[in-house]
Order: sequence, then structure tokens, then C-alpha cells
Amino acid sequence: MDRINFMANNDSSEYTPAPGPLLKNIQSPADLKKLPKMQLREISDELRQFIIDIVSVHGGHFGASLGVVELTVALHYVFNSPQDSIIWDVGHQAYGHKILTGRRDKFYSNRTYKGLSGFPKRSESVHDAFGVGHSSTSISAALGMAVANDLNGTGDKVVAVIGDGAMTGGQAFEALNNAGFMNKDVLVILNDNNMSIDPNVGALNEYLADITSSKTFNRVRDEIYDLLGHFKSAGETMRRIASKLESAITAAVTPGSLFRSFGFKYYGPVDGHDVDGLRKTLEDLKSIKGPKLLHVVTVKGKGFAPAEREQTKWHAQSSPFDKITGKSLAAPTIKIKAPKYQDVFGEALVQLAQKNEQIVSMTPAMPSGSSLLPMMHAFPDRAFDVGIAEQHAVTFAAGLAAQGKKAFCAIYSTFLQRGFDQLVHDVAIQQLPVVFCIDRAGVVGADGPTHHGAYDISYLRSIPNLIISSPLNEQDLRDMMFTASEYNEAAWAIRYPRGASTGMTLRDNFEKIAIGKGKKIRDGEAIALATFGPIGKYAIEVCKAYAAEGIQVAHYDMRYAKPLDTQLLNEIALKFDHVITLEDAAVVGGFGSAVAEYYATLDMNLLVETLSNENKNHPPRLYMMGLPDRIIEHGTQRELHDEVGIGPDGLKKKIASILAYKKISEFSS
Ligand SMILES: Cc1ncc(C[n+]2csc(CCOP(=O)(O)OP(=O)(O)O)c2C)c(N)n1
Repeated sequence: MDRINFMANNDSSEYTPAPGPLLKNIQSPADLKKLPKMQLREISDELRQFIIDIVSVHGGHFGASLGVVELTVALHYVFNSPQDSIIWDVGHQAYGHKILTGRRDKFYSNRTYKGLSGFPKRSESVHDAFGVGHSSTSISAALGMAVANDLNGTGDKVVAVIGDGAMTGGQAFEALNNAGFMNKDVLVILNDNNMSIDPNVGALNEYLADITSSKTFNRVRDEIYDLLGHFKSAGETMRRIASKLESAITAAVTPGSLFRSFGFKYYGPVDGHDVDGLRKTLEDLKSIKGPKLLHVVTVKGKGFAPAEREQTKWHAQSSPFDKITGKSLAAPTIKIKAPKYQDVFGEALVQLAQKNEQIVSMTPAMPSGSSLLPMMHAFPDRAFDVGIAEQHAVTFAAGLAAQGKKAFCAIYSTFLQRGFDQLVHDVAIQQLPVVFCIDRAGVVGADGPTHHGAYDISYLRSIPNLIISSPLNEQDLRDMMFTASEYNEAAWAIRYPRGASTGMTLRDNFEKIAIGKGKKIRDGEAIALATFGPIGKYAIEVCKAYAAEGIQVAHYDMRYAKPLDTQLLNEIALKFDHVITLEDAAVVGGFGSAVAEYYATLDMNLLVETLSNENKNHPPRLYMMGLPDRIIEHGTQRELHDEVGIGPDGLKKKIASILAYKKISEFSS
């Protein structure tokens, strides 16, 4: 029944901590159901300990899974997966679910190359009802499944587990709106831990906080009930009035009126760490028809003190830590690390904002991840976390730009996918000069296919009034940001990858870089590499290696995918018969495609006539290296680059094969 198909994993540690005595015997939800109710607390404790033990060795998302241990146990105890579908929004909280559904002994491979995915994934297990990674999709998927179950007459149940952060995403509200109206049998569990990755923000968050802290609601409710008590001791008419008044007031002031207005029955808030209470509530809810929302209050990082204290830091851990103190056990590094591209962005933005008071900035829920925090601290009135709301972030930036502000929208490539229409409709058509700082462009590593920033060049390149650039290194990133900050003719997208920059020494000042112009990095003969973005580092490495063997391969850092530096491409076309384009992005519609489009329409004869006296009547043969047209799974960035052949080895091989081909063709001609 399981869809798991693992490849052998030879290189990473396969250490698996010993599971507790109850957990040891659980390979499926059916095994869990064999436990008597009174052992649910014990199994929850064992599950939590197992998550702590294994993540402390192998890393991964952490706080969110600890927070839903009891909910996970209760859900699998009461519902009947896989017939009943449990959909985990985002999915970073589903470690307990994976461990209880047959993947405990493979969990060491979580997020590693060819190992388990860090998110629920349909191809991995029948218990992963729906693939996730981006937030706020669960209610839509649940509604679709509920309608299908209805049409099929199965009577199977559907549950969506969604966090308070994910609930701020517009799609969640679109789905609530539709589900309440369609009156289908869907259970939405709102897992409210008052946290996104960073502290959750927005009016919804305050509404939920009001319910859970009970400050407003409970006080008002208690006072009204006291008052009603007096009425009730009066005569029959007064009692009837009191009763009517009570229901009206109850609807108005008891928690959940927002969800009720969407057509959901609201239950809660309930303690999400009381597994017995959860089990009972879920059993009751199972037989209640129609759209229902259960509001569960949990603590992110529950049961691991450092994670409860510093919830943002412990959202995810990439290196081993002491499972009691939380202290990092990563080997100390002597080498001073190069700053991450996102940190270079964060620092440069503050410096630019100091000089230019029109600069404002926003992030959809990733202030830590995209390093907007320094700007938010330095200029709290000019930097905004808008919640998990990418579409809104883009149009919000456009609104600011319409009023003359220079908006820097810090956004991950993969999440900007959500804002495509806003890019076209609100930014490009109105020619508003928003700067998009597109983080996590290219493969991101362990988060895998839902998070790779593979498509941004392809989806941006077709939009007019938009510059698309990518720096070769952190100095260029700073200078591109500066140039973009002073450019007001159109929007500008600067893409850069996850992780460390080159470590070069940076100038304090900013310098303008020419728009639409690339740069020759190294001269050469016969073969030219035209690279786009920081992946050009592989070209630098490979060209050096070839030079050591006496073979000169030319390298051009093209800097812009739009506008293309056609002058430089002409020069390359005249000089080289073989050109390799290299990018960390989908080849379909990417930078290489842009070059191919240009060369396909290039009139070589005209070019030769005007620029050179060489006898060349065809454009160079083009080799486009980038992400192939298939889903790229998870692994380290380097493993993935190597797998698809765009790492240094792949590049060397490609050059070698061209050299071999040239030799043969020279010989035979
Ligand atoms: C569309 C989208 N934007 C941003 C993210 C990045 N992200 C992953 S988890 C997360 C926080 C989710 O908060 P919540 O739903 O409350 O879950 P919790 O981690 O608190 O359990 C964010 C912003 C994402 N996965 N999807």
C-alpha cells in the first residue's frame, strides 16, 4: 500500500534513535488504534522524544512538529487514514504524522538527497493525502476531496490542519468562503500557536489572540451572563426575552463569529496538548455534518524548552544540537564564512534607505528568512511584514510606488509565483518602478521541489516593463540594488540564490552598473560561456582548470536576462562557434532561451558585413545548461546541480565534449 520507494543512501548517517516501547510497535495508524485510550499520553510523549532525538542529530523543521504531537496522535487515533484524508498545510509540521505512518525507520533520511521529503508528498506515502510546501492550500484541497467523496458516495472524512500563519494567506479565505457556502463535510483544524516563522502579524492574528487570551471575549461574556442570570430569575416573559438576547449576544461575542459568518460551525478554543480532550472532541466532530472549524491552541516547540523560548530560531535547525540544552554541536569552523546573499541584501537595503528616504520595503512573512529584519529595526515605519500574502505584497508595493515611494519587495522566487497576475496587472501595465529582490532563486536544497526558485526567469521574461538581472557576486548585488534604487522607468527584478556569497572584500560605497550590459570575465578561444548570476562561479572555476591545461575558455557574466546585452552577444557570435549558457533556473523560457531566441533571429550576414570581415554566416551553436524540464527533487544545492549536470563537473564534461566534437569536425573537414 505504501508508495515509498527509497534509493539506497550510502553517504549520510543512518543513525536512528531507539523509539520508546509503545512507538516501537507502531508502523501504521492501525497499530496506533490498537492502543487503549489511556496510553495516548504516553505515546505522545514517546513521539515527541523521538522527534527531538532524531532532529537533534539530522536537523530539519522542528518547532511546528513538536507543537502538534498530541493533535497528530489524536487525529490518527480517531480518523482512518488513508481512507480519511488528513491534509497538513505547508507540511513542515508533519514529522509526527510521517513517523506514525510507516516512515520512522527511514526518517534519518529526511530532507537528504534521495531520502524522505521534508513535506508530505503523495508519491511517498498513501497517508500523505496531498502534497504541500506552500502555505494556505489545505482548505481548498480538502474541499475538493470532500466534493469528490460526496460524488463518489464514499462517506470518507476530510481534515485540513492549518496554522494561524497559513490562515492569513488569501487562498485560505477563498476556500473558507467557498466551503461554507457549499456546505460540504470538511473539518478545518486551526492550529493556533500565535507564530508564523517569525511572530505572526495582522488583524486575524489579533482576533485569534483575543479569543485565546480571552481578555475581551470572556470578560464581556461573563458580564452578560451575570446580567442574564438576573433576568432569568424574573417572570416568564422576561425569561423568554433573556433567552433570545442570550443567543443574539452569544453569537456576537463568543469566539469564532468570524468563522461562523463564513458558514462554519466553530468549536474551541481547546487545549492542543490535552490528547484525551482532543480525542474526545474529534470523535464528536466526526459525526457532525457540514463545514466545521476546530480552534486548537498549541505552543510551537512544545516540550523542548529552548524551542519554546526562541520559536523563530527553532522553526528549523540545520545542524546537530544537544537534545537537553539545545546547544549547537556543529564542528566549530575556523574559516570566516562568506555572508549569505540575503544578509548582503539586508545590509545594503539599510544603507540605501539611509541615503534615500523614499525607500520602503516589505516581505510576505519572511523577515528573518529574507533578512529584512535590519531594515525593520532601522526604519520601522518604512519596512513591513505583510503576513503570508504574496499577492498583496506585490500590489501593496505597487501602491507605494504609485505614490512616489521606492518599494523594495523582498520575496522568495517560489512564493512570487503567487503574485504573477499582480506583477502584470498592477506593476508592469502601470509601469511602476518596484524593485523585486528575488531571494532563493535557483535550487534551494533540502526543501525540494515546492521551494526551488526554478521558474522566475521564465515567468518574468514575458512581462514587458521589467528588467531582470542577477549578480555574479555580492558586490554586484549591492551595486545592482543601488542602480535599481535610482531607476524609475520600470520595475526591476534582481534574483539571487540561497546561501553563501563569494566572501570577496566589499567596497563601502555603491557604484552604478550599466543597465542591460554584461561583462567579459575571461578571454578565450573556440568556446564561450555566457553565465547568468552567481552560478557563474562554476564557470570561473572550470575556466581556471582548463587554463591550467592550456585551454582558454572564454567567460562572460551576462548580468541581464532582460534587456539582453545584444551588443555583447553579437561580439560573442562573431568570435565563437560554440556558446554555452549557464543558469540556475529552468532552461525552458530561461536566460539561455532568451539567448537562443536572439541568435535564432540574428542576421549573421548583416552582422558580419557591419562589424567584421570574418567569413561567418551562421550564429554559434548554442548549448543551454540549466534546470531540465522535470521536477527537481531535494538534496543539497550542490548535489542537485551535479545531478542535472550544471555543477563544475557537468560543465567540464560539456566543454570536453565540444572540444572533442571540434577536433573530429576539424579533422574530417
Ligand atoms: C506561500 C508561502 N509563503 C511563505 C511560506 C514560508 N513559510 C513556511 S512555514 C511558515 C509559517 C507558517 O505559520 P503557521 O501556519 O502558523 O505554522 P506554524 O509553523 O506556526 O506551525 C511560512 C511563512 C510558505 N511555505 N508558503
